[in-house]
Amino acid sequence: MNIKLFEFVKKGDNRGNLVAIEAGIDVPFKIRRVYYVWGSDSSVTRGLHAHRKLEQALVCVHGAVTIILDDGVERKEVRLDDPSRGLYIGRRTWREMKDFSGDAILMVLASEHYEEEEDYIHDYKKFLECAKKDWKE
Ligand code: T46
Repeated sequence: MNIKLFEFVKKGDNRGNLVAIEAGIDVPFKIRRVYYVWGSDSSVTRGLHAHRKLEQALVCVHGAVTIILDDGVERKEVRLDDPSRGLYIGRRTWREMKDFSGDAILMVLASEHYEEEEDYIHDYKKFLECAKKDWKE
């Protein structure tokens, strides 16, 4: 599965902590977009799609959230609950975000600008078909 967990370097001192994320160094892509999600509670599931070419790194900068990952063959679950940890999600990976703590803020660094129509696959059946055909569409 094309995912990876990162431990970012924590620059802590007696004033608190700081994490710096640099494109091409701490995440393996150029960052073209940053967005963040908050105000979701434990009853909500978000995501439920895959991307054809988008690469992303997810950092839960406050609170906690569970990420389900699926490449059409296996499914994994990662709990993000530490702002110094990042989850890289490569292209062609189905993702779901669930079990948000009420105070969760999920920050996402993305390799591309927003392309709703072309890059998203919202239909899980279609995703499985693409994965089965090794993405030869
Ligand atoms: C992903 C997971 C982790 C924009 O206008 N610009 C943007 O860059 C994004 C990401 C979204 N939007 C609009 C589109 C919808 O009207 O914001 C609304 C909510 O987006 P969406 O339903 O896609 O949100 P999530 O949380 O289900 O998924 C998002 C990302 O779309 C997706 O790429 O991997 O977070």
